[in-house]
Amino acid sequence: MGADHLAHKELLWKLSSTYLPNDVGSLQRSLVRHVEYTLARRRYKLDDNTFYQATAHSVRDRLIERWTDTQQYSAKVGAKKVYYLSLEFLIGRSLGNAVSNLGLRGAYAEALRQIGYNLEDIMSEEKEPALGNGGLGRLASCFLDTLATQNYPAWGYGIRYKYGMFEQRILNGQQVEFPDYWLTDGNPWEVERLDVQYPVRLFGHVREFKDQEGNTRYAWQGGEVVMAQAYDTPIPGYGTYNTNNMRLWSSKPSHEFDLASFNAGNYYGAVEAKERCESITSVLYPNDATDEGKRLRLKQQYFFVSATLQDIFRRFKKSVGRTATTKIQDMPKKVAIQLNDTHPAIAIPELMRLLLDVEYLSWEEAWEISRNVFAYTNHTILPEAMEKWSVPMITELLPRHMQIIYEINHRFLLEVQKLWPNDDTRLSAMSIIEESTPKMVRMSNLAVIGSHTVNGVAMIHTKLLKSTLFPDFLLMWPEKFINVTNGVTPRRWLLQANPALSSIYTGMVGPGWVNDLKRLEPIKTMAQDALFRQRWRAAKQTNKNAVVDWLYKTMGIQVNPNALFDMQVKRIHEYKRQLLNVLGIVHRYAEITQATPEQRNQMVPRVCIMAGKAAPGYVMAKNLIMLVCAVSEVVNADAACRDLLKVIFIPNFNVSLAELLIPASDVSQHISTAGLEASGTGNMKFVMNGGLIVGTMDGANIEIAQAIGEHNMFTFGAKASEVAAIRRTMSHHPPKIDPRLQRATQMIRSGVFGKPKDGEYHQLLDAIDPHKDVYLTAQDFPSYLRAMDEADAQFQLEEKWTAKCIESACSMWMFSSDRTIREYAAKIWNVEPLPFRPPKHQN
Ligand code: HBZ
Repeated sequence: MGADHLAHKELLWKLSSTYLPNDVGSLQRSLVRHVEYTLARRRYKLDDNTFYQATAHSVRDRLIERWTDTQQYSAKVGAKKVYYLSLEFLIGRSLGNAVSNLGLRGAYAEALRQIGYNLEDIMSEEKEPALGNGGLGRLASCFLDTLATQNYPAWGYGIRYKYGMFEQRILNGQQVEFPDYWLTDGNPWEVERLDVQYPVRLFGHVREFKDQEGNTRYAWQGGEVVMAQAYDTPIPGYGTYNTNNMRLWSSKPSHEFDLASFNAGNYYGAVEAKERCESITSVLYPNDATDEGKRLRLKQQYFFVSATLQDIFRRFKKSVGRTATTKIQDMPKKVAIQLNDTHPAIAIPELMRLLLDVEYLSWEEAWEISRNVFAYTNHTILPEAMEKWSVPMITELLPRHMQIIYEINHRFLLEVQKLWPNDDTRLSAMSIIEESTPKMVRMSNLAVIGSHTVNGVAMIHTKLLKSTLFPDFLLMWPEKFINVTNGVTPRRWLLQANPALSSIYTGMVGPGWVNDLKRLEPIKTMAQDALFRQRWRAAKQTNKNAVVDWLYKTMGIQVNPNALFDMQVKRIHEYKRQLLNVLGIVHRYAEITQATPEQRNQMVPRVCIMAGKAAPGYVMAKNLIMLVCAVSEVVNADAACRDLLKVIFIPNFNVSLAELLIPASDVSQHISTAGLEASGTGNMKFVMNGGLIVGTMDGANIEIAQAIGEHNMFTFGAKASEVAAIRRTMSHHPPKIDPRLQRATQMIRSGVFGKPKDGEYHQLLDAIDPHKDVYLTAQDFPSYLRAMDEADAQFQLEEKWTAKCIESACSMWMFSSDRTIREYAAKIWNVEPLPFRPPKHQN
């Protein structure tokens, strides 16, 4: 290296290596500079949105310096990295999260205040990226927050959908879907990496040939080539410099492709092809817990997996180049890939393809590497959610992968035959290929066979996974199956969503609880302290008042702030049993209308809030929304209910709305048919925020009950172990219908809430006929009402109620994603934290 070059490098380093100052004055200068130079605005249009953009850019500058340093550092050290592959990241808004993780919330609030802006208002200008459906996508985002906070070298990989989860509006009492074009104002949190693009092939054919050693080799050729363009978003940790990366891919046409068409004189054809390429990442499939098996969805999956693996591979090979001793066989020492459900499971044959066809490894070597790299998380045992792709479709779109899948299956079935000779039933149950017409590829079997570890997301779920979904695989590989119970990040779901409660916590135990939730445990004893209980209630009231104001402002609905706030907010699905909730509400309504004034005086006023989206093609779920809206209209207009009962369906439930609602709940409902909700994560958020649960013994409810004490939860309903037997007997011995249920269904059927022309309500109610009550809604109704009555009774004992809330909320450390991620790191990934500390003089 020449002297000049060194001098230039040193000068460059001097110019670039200082961290930006974070005092109020500097922040203000940075805000104004972004208004003037980034947004090119001066002295006019200085509205909240302009200042949101400027604030975001100013915060982004501060994220970027930590981000690039963290990435450089982990590359230098050559640390093992975790790659979390997910088709969904339900990120939510970033500004609030970023300023609080950077420890700059106060400084920005003050900087803005002095120039006439309010940070909260500025924050609400941000359009929320909703690149996920529900629990699975939100879990991925909670994990990214924790991975950064705990200094794990980790990247999230996903798709940058142009249209996220649809916007739900209620028109004439029904859900109507509107496109969610979230990028209208640009996205200040992402960096487009024009230097990071990969070609992704689709269709084409496989050529067989001999390599120099005479081995048979395969090359996938022809077809269409699409480009994957990287967009990076910094993921800041809380109270650490470590800032990880979320890399989302967007599809665009490849130049080769364009040229070919233009040369052929086919202008329109070229434009059409361009459109086709871009459509791959245009829209998120709005299904949750159902599999549609659509071709575009398989394209999305492969597109994102192919780009991701090329990227991971390139990074890994660069590190191989750096140290002479690392070989390609060492990939599992440097790379851990987590498959978020089966959606990215095509990564297994794709890595095999890279190792076999590009790296020329032997099958045995390639398989050894691949199996030690991948791990798979299952999020549901619902049969309708099990991904299957037809063999003809894969053969057409990904011909080489189909070959590899067959080869994986062939070798695997030989092993099965060795273990269980002549057991065809077992063979066909374990096969990756389902022998139907057409034949189908079972992605869950592929994921199990191709991973070193498979995990469920709550204890009961893992147990059912082993016993119902994968019993044969369990016999074969008992060690492969483990449980890692879900968790949620306390940064977003407490610190950011609930400042009132957070400041109580910080006042009691200092700020350390934010990344060590165990520190809240000692506060439990304060449940005995009357003054503390009063402060606690005041915080809850602040949060309830915020919801009261919001409801009035946005929906024009007035509610009693002292009522019991009861919430069920989650995706609408039959197994989640929103119908049980509505039937309970109708029952309550009947009770109120038939009560004497004295009896009414004894009743506990309730505000019933429901929210959630229905998949656009899910008729029962849409009917359910219709019914809730109709009940709400009648109940809220009935003078008899006044302060006693309000029913509200809040449209367009999303992360931001969850942050508003959850801190304000007294009771939340997690009432799935036992055995069907894998874990649930909303349940955790509600209890952390000082609410109590009405719930079934399902998913993580069971572990929450253990952690907080069963006396602090209103549990009801059939247990998972009883469900099968109940279903079996109901067809010939239907249970007697509870008269209260009879009355409620009668009210609905007779038209008290209107009579929609297609008999939608009948359809809903027919499904709970005691002969064929698949989700045990009628079956669990009496015990559900008992649990609700119990909640009412306890709510009236204000002091006791508050004590329950305190005890519960402060017993929730288990359900922090920090605990969850530590388990993944130790039991699955074998990775260590790698804290990055900037040189002292830069601070
Ligand atoms: O994953 C959910 C489970 O239902 C819930 O119990 C659990 O807490 C959560 C996190 O582990 N599953 C989903 O959210 N599933 C999906 O969103 C989904 C999305 C697309 C699909 C299938 C399922 O094609």
